[in-house]
Amino acid sequence: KSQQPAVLWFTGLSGAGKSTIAGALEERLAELGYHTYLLDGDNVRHGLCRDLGFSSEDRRENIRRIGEVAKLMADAGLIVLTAFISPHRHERQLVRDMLLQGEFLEVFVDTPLAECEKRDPKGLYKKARAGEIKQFTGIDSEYQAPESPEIHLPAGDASIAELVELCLESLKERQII
Ligand code: GGZ
Repeated sequence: KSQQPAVLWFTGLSGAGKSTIAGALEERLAELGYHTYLLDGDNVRHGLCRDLGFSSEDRRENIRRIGEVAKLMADAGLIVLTAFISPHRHERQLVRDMLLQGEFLEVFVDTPLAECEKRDPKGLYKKARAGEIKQFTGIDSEYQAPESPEIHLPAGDASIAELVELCLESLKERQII
């Protein structure tokens, strides 16, 4: 099936749903016969970036490496999905600038902090509030929301299926699929 290379860069708070939505979208794209790859914490922070923590410098290097890998994969023709908090506008812009015009799609997984904290699937917010984890995004480390994302997902109150559909529509409109 013909496809245009692209990098769908999911950004949002911990617990916002980035990996879940990106994973569900990847599954749909694969079913439809497209070639994709999903980069997320599970396959990056345990390998390529295992030496990095959560200081501003380490997060910057994390995003830079992921950007470079995503670029290589886009060069190979894939639709790449990445799911990292990527809290800083400047670093997301650097990745955008690495890629060809129209290849980078910022996907804002817009789940309010209060909702993420309520979900708290790994108990990390609770630990951050108790001071057991420092520099936790949204608590004592800044998250800079995208100002004009290509795709804006109201992920606090929509189903995964609806959000996947929004992404697919946008990919069709942009003639990536
Ligand atoms: C934010 C942290 C932190 C701190 C550990 N701040 O919900 P999760 O668990 O599975 O996703 C979070 C993940 C964030 O890694 P990223 O590579 O996406 O971050 S960044 O883009 O900012 O480099 C969370 C866990 O790691 N985690 N400590 N202090 N999230």
